[in-house]
Amino acid sequence: MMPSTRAPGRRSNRKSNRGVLSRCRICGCQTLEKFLSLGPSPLANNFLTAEQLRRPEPYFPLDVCFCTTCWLVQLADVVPPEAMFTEYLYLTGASQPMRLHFAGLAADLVERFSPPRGGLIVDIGSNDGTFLEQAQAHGLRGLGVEPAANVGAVAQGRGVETFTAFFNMEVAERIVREKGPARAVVATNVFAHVHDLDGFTAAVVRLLAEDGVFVIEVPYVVDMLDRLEFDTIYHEHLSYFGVRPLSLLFERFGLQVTHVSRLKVHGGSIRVYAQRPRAPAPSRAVSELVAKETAQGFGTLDTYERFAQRVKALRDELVGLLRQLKAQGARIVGYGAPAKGNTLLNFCKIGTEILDYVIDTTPFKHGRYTPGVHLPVLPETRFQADRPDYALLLAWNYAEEILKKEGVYRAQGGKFIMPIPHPAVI
Ligand code: DWN
Repeated sequence: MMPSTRAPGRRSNRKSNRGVLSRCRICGCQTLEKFLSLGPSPLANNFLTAEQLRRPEPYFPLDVCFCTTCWLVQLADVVPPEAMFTEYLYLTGASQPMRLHFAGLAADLVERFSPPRGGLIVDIGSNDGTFLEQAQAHGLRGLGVEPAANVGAVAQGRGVETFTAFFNMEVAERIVREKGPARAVVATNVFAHVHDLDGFTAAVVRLLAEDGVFVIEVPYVVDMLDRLEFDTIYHEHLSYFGVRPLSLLFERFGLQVTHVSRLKVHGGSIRVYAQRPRAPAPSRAVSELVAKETAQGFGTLDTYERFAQRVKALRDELVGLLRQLKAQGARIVGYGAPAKGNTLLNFCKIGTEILDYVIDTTPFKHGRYTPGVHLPVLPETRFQADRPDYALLLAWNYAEEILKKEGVYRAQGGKFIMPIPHPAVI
């Protein structure tokens, strides 16, 4: 699919050549119903350099569909992964809460599956090695597979061996040949990014030891709808999973979902364990979540159409609040430059007329500009020096940690604006 590009400041009037999905990426049925369009959008992690600001910026349609057969929520348009994941500006380790989270995952795996010391654990989409560093501390043999060489280099610098590649059957065969089968294959915030789920899952099965476990973490569609987390919708996230469609996919490849844990990270995620059927019988959590999805209407189009209406109402409410504060002369900045923040800013058309800049802890992002609305990304030190009147909490998923960290700012009268699920000054 060719992107529609926009010269700075002007809408492109060329209809983009859309590679629109005609079949569901899990069940293959032609029963996709579009329920939300966030409009042509820039790539959420495509933070621009000053030089790139002068060039046309790629925009792609951002339309969300629901499969009435298997219930998978998914994007209609597929952006080539090379355009998004070859140079990557998101670092897992840039957020202390994520470092703690992945220490917990490593401990959970060891406690739940007791892999032998030296057992191979492969992390697909291993980013900067934050998770594998923890797994290696438990005596496991870690191997990362990461397509973005820039973040893979950070992992290598931490002593985490990393293959620079997109995971596929060829990579799985290479790992088995060179390292042996894996006791555990982990894919956190990756599985939702994959278009060819069949090819990916077949390659995981090829890589797994007979009694191995496949563990994924993905944002949970129930949390996305319940908490109006529309900003987690962007081109990297092709699928928005429930347990039911995941189970249907894995069963096709001889894997059974044996346990599911609900997590707070990224606005609400699920950690899904899948093993070959000889593993222990599925836990009650699996059937309970499928029953919950059914009871809450996640199998009916009306549920998603109501979500779309609530998203538009939220946009109008947030923009109204920001404009009111601005009209009172307030100085407002964005706090955090997450990918999700760019969906929110571009869908709500919040730009330099409202926010002076955004701050972020990720060195890769400093000195760049947010995609679409082109807000400058500055280090945290600028926030501490400026003490703006308000901070729009774009990284709302870390609200607890951030509000605690900025206790002095708040004690001195600074206020945060929570954008979702209901815009509020806190
Ligand atoms: O799937 C993905 C999710 C899991 O991670 C990837 N597609 C991309 C990324 O999405 P994101 O950028 O929305 O993730 P985060 O972890 O919500 O991003 C938070 C941003 O906020 C980071 O750039 C770090 C920054 N931050 C900050 O500036 N101050 C974070 C904390 C905790 C802080 O105190």
